[in-house]
Amino acid sequence: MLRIRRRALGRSGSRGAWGLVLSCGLLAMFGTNAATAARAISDDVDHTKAAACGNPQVETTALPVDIQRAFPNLEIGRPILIQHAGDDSGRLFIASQYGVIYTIDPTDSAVSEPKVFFDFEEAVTYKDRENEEGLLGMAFHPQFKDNGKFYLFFTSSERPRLSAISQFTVSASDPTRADRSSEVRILDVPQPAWNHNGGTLEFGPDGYLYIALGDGGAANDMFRNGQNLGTLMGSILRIDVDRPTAEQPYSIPADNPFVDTPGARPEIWAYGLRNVWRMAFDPATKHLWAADVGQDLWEEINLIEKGGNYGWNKREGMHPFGKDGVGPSADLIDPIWEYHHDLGKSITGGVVYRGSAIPALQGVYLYADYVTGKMWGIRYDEAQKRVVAHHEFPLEGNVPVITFGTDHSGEVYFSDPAGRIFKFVPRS
Ligand SMILES: [Ca+2]
Ligand SMILES: [Ca+2]
Repeated sequence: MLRIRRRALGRSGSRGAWGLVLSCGLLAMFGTNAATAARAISDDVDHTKAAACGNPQVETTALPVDIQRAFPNLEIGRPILIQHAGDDSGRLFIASQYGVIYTIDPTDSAVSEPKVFFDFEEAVTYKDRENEEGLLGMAFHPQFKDNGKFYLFFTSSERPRLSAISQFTVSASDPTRADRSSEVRILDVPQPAWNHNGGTLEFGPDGYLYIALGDGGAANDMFRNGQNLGTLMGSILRIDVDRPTAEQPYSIPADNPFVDTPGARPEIWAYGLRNVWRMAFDPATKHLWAADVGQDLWEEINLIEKGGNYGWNKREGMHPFGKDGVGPSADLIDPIWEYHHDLGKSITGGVVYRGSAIPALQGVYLYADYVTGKMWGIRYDEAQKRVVAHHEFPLEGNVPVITFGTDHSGEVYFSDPAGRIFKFVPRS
C-alpha cells in the first residue's frame, strides 16, 4: 500500500547501500568476477544478511515457476484480502478494501460473478487519497465451521481515524452470508493519522487472535509509539476472544510477555514495529512472519518472537534510523532479511508456501514490493538461522501487489489494486 515517506537516498548513511545496489547490478550483468570486485566496494554492508546479491552463501537460481491470472473474468475493486475459512467448503473469500466480502469457487478459473458473503461498505471509510484505510484485515475463527464467527479490521465510518476490530457471525437462516446485526466490537484504536494502521488479523496455532498495528502514521514515528509499551500502536497484539471478561470482550493470555510490566499494555506480544503490512503464520514451523514497511531506505522481513522489540524507530532494517538511531543491540531484534529502496519502497509480506501444486515453492516465503512491482521468495534455514536462498519472480509489467492469500489447499494467490488476482504455476 502507498506510504507517505520522504525520499532520502542521498542522505549520509546510504553509501554502503549504493555499493550493495552496484554489486547486484554487476552480478546480474557480468557474473561472479564483477560481483567479487563489487563486494570490495561495499565492505560496510553485511552481506550475510543484507541481500542475496554478492553473497555466495545465498542461492539465487531462478525457480521453475510462472505467474498467471487466476480468475481473469473476475472484477473486484481493491481486493485486499484473499483467504479460505478453514471450513472444508473450498470457498475462497476475497474482500474489497471498500468493505464487501465475496466468495468464489477457486477451481472455477472462469468465474465472473462472485457471491456476496458480507456487504458492510456503509460501515467502512475508504478514500483513494487516504488509501491505507478501509477494510484491511479478516480472520476466521479456528472453529468457524461450527460457530460461524469471523473478525474484521476496518476503518469505521463512525468517526474519523478509527480503526475497529469486530466479531461477526454468519446468518442463522443463510450461513453463506454474514449477519450484519451480529457485530460485537472487540477493540477500538483511535488513529492519529490516516496512514500506518497495520490491519492484519491472524489466529495463531495457539488459538489466540494476533493483530498488527502500525505506529500511528505521519512519518518518523512522530507520535512515538514504536518504543512505547503504554500504547497499542507500533505493536503486534495477542488476545483471547473466546474468554471475554466483565470489562472487555476479550481476555489477556496469561503468558503474554508484558502482563507484569508496569505501564505496559498487556495485549502486546511484540513491538518496535513501524507498519506491518501482512503477517502470517507458517503452518509447518509455526513461525510468525511479519513484513515491516520502511520509511527512508530499508524494507524488512521479521520472524516475530514473544516480547521481541523490532527496533523502530531507533533502527530501520539493520541500520540506525534518524538522529536517535542506534547500532545493533542485544535487545533489538534485526530482521532476517532487508532490501534497499533502490529495489522497492513498500514491502507487501506474503506467506510461506505449503501447497502441493508447485513443489519448487515448498517452504519459500513469498513477498513483493508495492511500489516497484517486484516479487521475490526467500528460504530460511531453521538450523543455520539465516536466509539461504533468494529468488526473484519476473512479473509482466508493473504489478503493485497489495496482498497475498491462500486457499483451502494452501495454494497461494496475490492481487493488485486494479482487481487482478494472480497465482503461481509450474513452468511448462
Ligand atoms: Ca494511523
Ligand atoms: Ca525493524
